[in-house]
Amino acid sequence: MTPTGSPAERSALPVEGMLAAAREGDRRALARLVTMVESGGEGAADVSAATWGITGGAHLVGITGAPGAGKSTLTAALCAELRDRDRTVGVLAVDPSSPFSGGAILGDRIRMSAHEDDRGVYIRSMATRGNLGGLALATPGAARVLDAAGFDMVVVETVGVGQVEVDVAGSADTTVVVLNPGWGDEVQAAKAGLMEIADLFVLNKADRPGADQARSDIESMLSMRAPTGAPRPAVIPVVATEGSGIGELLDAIDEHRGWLEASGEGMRRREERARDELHAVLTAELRRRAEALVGGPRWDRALQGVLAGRNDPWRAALEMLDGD
Ligand SMILES: Nc1nc2c(ncn2[C@@H]2O[C@H](COP(=O)(O)OP(=O)(O)OP(=O)(O)O)[C@@H](O)[C@H]2O)c(=O)[nH]1
Ligand SMILES: [Mg+2]
Repeated sequence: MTPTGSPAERSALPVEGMLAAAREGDRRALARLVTMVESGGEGAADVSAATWGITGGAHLVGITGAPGAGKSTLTAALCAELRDRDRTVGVLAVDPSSPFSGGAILGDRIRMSAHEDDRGVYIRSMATRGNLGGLALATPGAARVLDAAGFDMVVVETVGVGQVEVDVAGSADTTVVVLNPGWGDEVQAAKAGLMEIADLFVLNKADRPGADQARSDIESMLSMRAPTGAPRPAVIPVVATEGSGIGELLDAIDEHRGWLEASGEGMRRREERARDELHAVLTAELRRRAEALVGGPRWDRALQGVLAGRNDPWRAALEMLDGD
């Protein structure tokens, strides 16, 4: 994935043209850029180079929660609310267990809500290509494409079940955790680490019995938390299927953004994301290069040495890495 050529040569790559087209509203160009990021390698590096530094305009919102909590319904309702306020939104639906279902359900909701032909909304499901590391690597790059394409808000919907998904969802400017009324919901959320990453809680399906109880359970759980310096997360009752509470949610997201900017926490989160991404790309690339050695001539020589007792696996591996 080593980028080649001078910066001037690289800026002549078709990626720049595609990005310009995407900014003009060309959906095919936008989709191709996201696919390049997903596919990794040199293409992803080119897209990264083209988008880094011209971004930062979009507010990045992570929406996570248990399977079936209503994340997609909520996201679709939030898109409608944003459009009512004349704001644009790009959505990445990330579902590691079933790469296409999240985006499909979300797509249906958007079609139902008449935003299908609306250029102010873009929905894209992220394929995992069978590898979670790839997903964690691709999501920030894809979010940056949508940011660079000019969307006011970028929403990443992730099912909050495993560490990788929680990490992906939690690396937003504002993280929204979706819970439902029902015994044990908060306990599950706590187990998955969702209580810690939440900037806001949505109590979705508030039309169901137990909503008031769930809300006070979440509030009391939050009151036991050690002070973090951040404002205490709001708990917002919502009925996503009816769109009720969505205006309050968007207001709370905007208010959180204001706090991020005023407190310097927004900048701190962006720096942490850059550091995490640098680390993730570095380790992924080192791993790829190491795997590429396996079976090659240098590997054969090292293995022969180990089998013949001239060397041991540890020393042989380190020598291979050192280019011996
Ligand atoms: N009663 C009620 N049902 C809701 C509400 N919001 C969503 N649902 C229903 O809950 C089910 C799951 O909704 P989704 O939006 O697909 O949930 P999700 O969290 O995106 O699901 P996954 O992506 O599969 O994890 C659907 O049948 C929705 O119609 C709500 O506010 N009230
Ligand atoms: Mg979904």
